[in-house]
Amino acid sequence: MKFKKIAALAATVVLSVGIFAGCGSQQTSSSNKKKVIGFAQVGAESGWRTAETTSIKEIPKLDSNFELKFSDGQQKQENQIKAIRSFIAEKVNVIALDPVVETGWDTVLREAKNAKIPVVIVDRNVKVSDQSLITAFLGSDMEEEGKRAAKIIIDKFGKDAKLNIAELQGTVGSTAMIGRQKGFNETIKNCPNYKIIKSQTGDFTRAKGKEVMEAFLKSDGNNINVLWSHNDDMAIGAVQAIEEYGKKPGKDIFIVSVDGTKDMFKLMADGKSNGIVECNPLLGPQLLDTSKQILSGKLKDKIVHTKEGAFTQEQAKKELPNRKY
Ligand code: GYE
Repeated sequence: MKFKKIAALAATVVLSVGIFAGCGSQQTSSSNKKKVIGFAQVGAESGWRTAETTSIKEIPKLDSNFELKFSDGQQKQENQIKAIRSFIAEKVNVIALDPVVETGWDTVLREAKNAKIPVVIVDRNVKVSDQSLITAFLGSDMEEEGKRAAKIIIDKFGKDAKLNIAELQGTVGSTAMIGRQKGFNETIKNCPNYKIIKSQTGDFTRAKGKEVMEAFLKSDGNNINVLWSHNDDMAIGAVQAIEEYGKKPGKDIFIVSVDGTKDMFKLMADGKSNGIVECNPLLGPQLLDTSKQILSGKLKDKIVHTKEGAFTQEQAKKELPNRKY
């Protein structure tokens, strides 16, 4: 009994000293130090990417307790790995990685784990053998996006139509390319006469999208009924190629793409494209929120998928004035 009382007293003393020390230390500069997020970005290949960068760079404006270190990987994994290593050396509080491709991250993410720095994967995902290397993931469900793109085509033509489809793939090995292709292909399995007659990567850029579409048209111009593009920028490049070839994009060739950038909404409103599957790049607020949860030891969900929709031409016209990216 006596022992319990002493123990309780001791605990109270320890607790109040703790609180006191806590208050005191709030005045010192060390606990006032800003939390640093190091963000290893893919590059600047598309309108979507630029919108994501802008949104994430806004984190310090949303919360002045946070600072952001930004690195542009220029679409190269080796640059992103270097960036993560410098973030570790600089002892940032959170590492955010938007990985250009899915594989090849185990070693560097283990280094981050050993340094006790939480890693948030943003937008595209990674494939690692040990899930504990990742603290959280936030981004889109890319497979779902591919399914939605296929559904737009099925809604328009019906599942028994005879269609020749040209596919512009995103960066090979990226979640955005793998997931969208998988979701799309699985959905059109139920359409016996849908054929993908052309399929090549345009690396998610306008220039490459145009170049690859030119080659598609040159070899099979009169046979393509539908263009399925893994992102808006490649489709925008392809629209130019189609016009230069002397066909009407959106009429002679039905076009569907993923992202939902303002530029694509404008093309849709002009009737030059037909379907948009939305992929939201405005991930800054979500990354801030997730980082705060992690740093306070109260992470709610390890995986957060962004809510998104899809738009036909008519819906795009109405939505255009509200587009934020
Ligand atoms: O669709 C594309 C960008 O990873 C979701 O990457 C992103 C994709 C986006 O280059 O435009």
